[in-house]
Amino acid sequence: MGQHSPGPPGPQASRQPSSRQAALRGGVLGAGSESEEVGKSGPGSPPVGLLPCLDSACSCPGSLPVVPAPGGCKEGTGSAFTCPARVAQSDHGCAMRTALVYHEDMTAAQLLWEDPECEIERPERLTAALERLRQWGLEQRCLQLAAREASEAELGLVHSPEYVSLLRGTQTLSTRELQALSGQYDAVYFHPSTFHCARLAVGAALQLVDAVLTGAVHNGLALVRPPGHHSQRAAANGFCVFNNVAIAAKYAKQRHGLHRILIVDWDVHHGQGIQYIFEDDPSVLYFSWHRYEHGHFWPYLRESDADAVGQGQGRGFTVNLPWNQVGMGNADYVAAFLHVLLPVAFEFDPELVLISAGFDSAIGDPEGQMRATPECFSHLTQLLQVLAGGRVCAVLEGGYHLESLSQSVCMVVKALLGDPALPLSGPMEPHHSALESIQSVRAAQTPHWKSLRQQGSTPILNPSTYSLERRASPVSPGGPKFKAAEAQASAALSSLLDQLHLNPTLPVRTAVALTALDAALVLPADVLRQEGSAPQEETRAWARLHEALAQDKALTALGKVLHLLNGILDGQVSSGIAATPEPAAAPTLDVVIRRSLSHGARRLLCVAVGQLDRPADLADDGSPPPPLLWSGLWRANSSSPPACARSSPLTPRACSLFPGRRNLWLNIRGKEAAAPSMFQVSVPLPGTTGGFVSCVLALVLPLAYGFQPDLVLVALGPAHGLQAPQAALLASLLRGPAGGRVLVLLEQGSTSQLAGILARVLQGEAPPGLGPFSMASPEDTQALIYLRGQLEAEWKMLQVAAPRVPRPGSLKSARVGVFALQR
Ligand code: Q9C
Ligand code: ZN
Repeated sequence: MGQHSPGPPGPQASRQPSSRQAALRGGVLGAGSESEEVGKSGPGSPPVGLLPCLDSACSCPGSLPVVPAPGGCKEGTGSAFTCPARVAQSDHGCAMRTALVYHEDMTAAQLLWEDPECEIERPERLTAALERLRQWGLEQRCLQLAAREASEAELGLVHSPEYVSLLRGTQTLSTRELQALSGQYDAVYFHPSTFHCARLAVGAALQLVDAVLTGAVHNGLALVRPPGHHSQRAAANGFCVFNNVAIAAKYAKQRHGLHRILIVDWDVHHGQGIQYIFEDDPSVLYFSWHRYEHGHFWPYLRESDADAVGQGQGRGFTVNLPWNQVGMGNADYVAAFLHVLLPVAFEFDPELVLISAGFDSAIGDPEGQMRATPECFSHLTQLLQVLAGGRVCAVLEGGYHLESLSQSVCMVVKALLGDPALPLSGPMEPHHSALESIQSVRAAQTPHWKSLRQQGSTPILNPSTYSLERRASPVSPGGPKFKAAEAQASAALSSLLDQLHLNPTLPVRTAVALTALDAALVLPADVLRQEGSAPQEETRAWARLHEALAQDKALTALGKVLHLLNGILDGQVSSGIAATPEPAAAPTLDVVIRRSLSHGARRLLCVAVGQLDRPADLADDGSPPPPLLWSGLWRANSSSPPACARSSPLTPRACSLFPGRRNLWLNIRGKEAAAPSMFQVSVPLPGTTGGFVSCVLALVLPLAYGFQPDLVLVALGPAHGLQAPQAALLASLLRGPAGGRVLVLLEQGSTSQLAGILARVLQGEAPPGLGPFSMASPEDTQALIYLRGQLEAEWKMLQVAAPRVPRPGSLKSARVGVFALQR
């Protein structure tokens, strides 16, 4: 968020240029500053695992890890190697934004004896994921870095010297000795190569942090094993030896001078190791969701529940979201992000996001038994990319269903690369039990976070109430239910493969069709500057609907808008930006709505900001009027029908009714909150950063994800009042619900700066920061609470608490609150 935010005190890039600039100046990986002991193998020598820069065209000062530049980037060919620092600094448009850190040696460790609990943590986890990344052409699009081993000093950031020595000693143990030692820990196995692998796993995470914090790349993924998040200061646990992500967080603080780091642990197990390490540390916010089942799931810890919030100075900086049932899916995960993690994360304002990226929370995994499909992980990643200026480092943790794991890894990498996410599949309705969990954690965290208080008070709920919902019960391997779950998983996974086949990533993601702004506009090289217009007769036919569209300027703009819209609807372009002269804004929007609904969009979401009225003849249920009026128009006035009528796949009869076609109209304007129908919502533009974030997370995105639109229109109309960073955040987050199909309509009076920022976020770049968090006004909070009350019965993604259900017998309800929030 750094570069564009104004300069209040705080540690983002612009506010604290020192760490980042010093890093590049001194060669962050070479010359140390305050922390001589970390990252150095000895005085005067480069850090362990680093090579001198081999890029002959590069003037980088230090030794950066270098790799052959794979095909694609044809510039700077004087050397077979491209320094990541130079790749990032050059602006020839083929800089790689995403690092992939890996080392084949990490496949060496394996189980040498019988142990049903540990056998799932296998070398194939890495090879399968990598294979898929190659197959989908994703590995080639990343900056590939070979993992280095972490130094003992780096391991010492988290682990005791005795523990590190013990691990060093395992390299020469016999199988029997390894087995005996393994038995001293819970769910752990050692192999003679474990120490080497575990050091590479840590080193990979550190290299990724270096690559991101030096600006060599925007983000990245480290594919590692053994995983890390269960490991503790002096104990291996749950397949984990060294705590890769915890060490990376300490390293980012010490080596790069960061002050606020967010760790998002979406693995299905509780990363109790990370929790213990940062329990009392307010500089690291740890969020974890995990299968808990009221304490009946591994690792069976009381401190995994929602009421564990951290200790001392760190109170509120541990956020636990326990899942009390298996079967949680896409809606539950997205709801957890929108209603728990993201409000807190925006208030925390991290400088770096580390993901403990376990995929045992995905469909098909025998450990998690959850149902989130792989594309969900694209959405989760995208949602995190609006934080910390997009500086996101994902590090693999668990994930034991090889196909589910591999596809999910690909989805994360696609999101990191900026590709639009596939639309989420399945019903967008969180489970009752998930809502109970969300309610519990919000209740437990409300004392610590203004962002939760400003969304209305949440009644306190005993974390251990049992819902009456028909429970999805865990299944044991081999049984008939297990087979059914397997079948469901493989169906979901192969349907995703089909979708990817049908919707390959478009070569041109964003097109910009502007008129007045063109001259001053600087666009990223991969954004198409669209010159064309829709055929004149089509444009004229549509223009006849509104007097304001008759003028030349309006007509020209309409032609460009329609051309852009056609490109999006036909799937040639993913998203676009167009401008309209002021008096034509509302009429143009009206035409765009009709055109979209008559040309393939089944559900169209309009987010209209400012003085724009909803087309009067849309029905209350959002369905458009029959297109007879237009038919009459073009029949009467032009020699051939508009393209919409010619190319429409609909039969004439179906066309006259648009069955199932809907418009959800969300207007951000005025002073009143209102919802005359579930397809027509109006909310005032909040006056503070906190209020704006709440409006987007608690209202706009739940509606958008619940509606599952084919296309999102974002229209900035007269007196919209949005600041550029707000518009960018809105556009960026609205890419998610519609598979990246977003059309932004601007007024011609808008600045080219605004158009430029929007073009970049539609390409997948992080939006600029909003500036310091300021609490929502009471009026803005009231508006939100009112609308949630009006709409949550129909738009289930708005819910932040489980609806009350009548309880048979009073004993159960009498337990509510008895031991709430006691640790
Ligand atoms: N059936 C990671 O995912 N076994 N570790 C639990 C419950 C231990 C998981 C047994 C699972 C450890 C990184
Ligand atoms: Zn796990």
